[in-house]
Amino acid sequence: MSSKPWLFGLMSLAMAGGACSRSGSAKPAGGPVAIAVTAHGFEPKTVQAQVGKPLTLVVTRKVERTCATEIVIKDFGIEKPLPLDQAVTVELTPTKPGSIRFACAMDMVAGEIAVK
Ligand SMILES: [Cu+2]
Repeated sequence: MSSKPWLFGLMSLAMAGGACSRSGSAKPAGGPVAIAVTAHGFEPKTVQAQVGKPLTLVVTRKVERTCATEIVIKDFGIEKPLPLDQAVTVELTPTKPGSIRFACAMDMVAGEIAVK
């Protein structure tokens, strides 16, 4: 339970509903990436990452009725439950370029980390 001030900032950002979204250009690598689980699945569905750079995903499930009550990233042995309205932090460092799949436990609702 170490204190992570940036996490609070990110959570309030997520709650603001993207009021200050920086649209137009790709987000610079390095900062945590917020992912929401909505009726449409993971949003955004594609996350950019770079080889050798730690990637932090902060996943928040926003809907009760969804298949995706956990996130599974097989390539990294990650399996984390997604409690409703709770930000869940997932950290990984891509080791090679390509695509890393993240999905629900049944591999139906899915998204992709595009690694360059
Ligand atoms: Cu599923």
